Amino acid sequence: MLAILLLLYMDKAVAQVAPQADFTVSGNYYFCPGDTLQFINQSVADSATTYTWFFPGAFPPVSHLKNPVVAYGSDGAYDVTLVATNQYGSDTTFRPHYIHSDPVQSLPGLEDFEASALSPDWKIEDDGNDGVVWHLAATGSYNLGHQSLAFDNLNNNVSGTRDALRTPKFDFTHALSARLRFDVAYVVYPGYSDSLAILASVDCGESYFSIYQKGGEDLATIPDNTGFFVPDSSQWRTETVDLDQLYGQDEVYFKFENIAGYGQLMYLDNIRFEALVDNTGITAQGTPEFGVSLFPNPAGAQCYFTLKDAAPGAYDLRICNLLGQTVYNEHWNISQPGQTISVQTGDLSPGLYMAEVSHLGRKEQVKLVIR
Ligand SMILES: [Ca+2]
Ligand SMILES: [Ca+2]
Repeated sequence: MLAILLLLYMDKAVAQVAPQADFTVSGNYYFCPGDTLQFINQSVADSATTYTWFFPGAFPPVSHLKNPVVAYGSDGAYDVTLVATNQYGSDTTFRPHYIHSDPVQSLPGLEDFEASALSPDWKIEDDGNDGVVWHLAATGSYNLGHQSLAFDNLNNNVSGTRDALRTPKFDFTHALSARLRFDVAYVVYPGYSDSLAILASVDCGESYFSIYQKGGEDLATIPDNTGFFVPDSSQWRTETVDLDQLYGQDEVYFKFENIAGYGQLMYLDNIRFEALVDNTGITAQGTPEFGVSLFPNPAGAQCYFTLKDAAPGAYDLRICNLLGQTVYNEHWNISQPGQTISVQTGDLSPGLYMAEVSHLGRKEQVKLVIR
């Protein structure tokens, strides 16, 4: 009897207090504008409690549902407020910048896996939900660093799974030329081999398409071996993947997938997205400012710049490599349109460069290839 009275008393006590507003969300970031998020009400409250949510910057901006679904229309960081009210009072929980978009990274980009933990913008996805995933390893490619990323197919039979490393979102809108380069080390266990696939998505991760796949002996960097593979500095190879097909895409994700076959350890390091980016805002197809042309192109020790439409005055030439670093610059005094200037390019290593001509804040960029 005493127990029943106590229960009745406790039930009454709970019912006679103001609610405590609390909530969580299905994920506190979203991939791209237009994505929706499911909010989950975790308030301590009686069934008569009503709710008002405030989602500034989202649709809907206000909701009275218990567990609303909300869409965010543009990149940014957003506050969320929940007010829970019943006849005994009301409680407000405010979380500043609680929701944010997955930030877009500008090109070029580099991940060398040298930090103590993987950058939060790079995500590990556990296919098979088996706890076997890409992880940091204590060996760096070519002895350039001390860490890389590894997948252990030797000690884990997770055949058929495709565990992924997902990159941040990259913007190729103003890319004039782009390629992906990375270092890989792998060995085949006799009779068992694994593969590496690289995929890209231009629809915020809804779908991915393959841009690279190699496995077995094609991927291997040393002859078959049954021991626990830890590459030394000579057992790496650098791979290059052309990214021309992504020019103009503003939100591109990539995945590096280990396709497991119970084979051997696979290592990745120094993943770099190299690009020539048109920072003038004028694409290569846009209006040339000064009518710059150059020949020969590809060039050797010397090349000639002609400025067909340049007004007389002071001009600057800057030549950048694929990492955006200035490798050459020169000052010109142009006396007449159509003037040709010779530039000594013999000190530049073979490869692709961006030559930028500027004058009074206006710029024109052209691609230059050194052979
Ligand atoms: Ca490294
Ligand atoms: Ca897994």
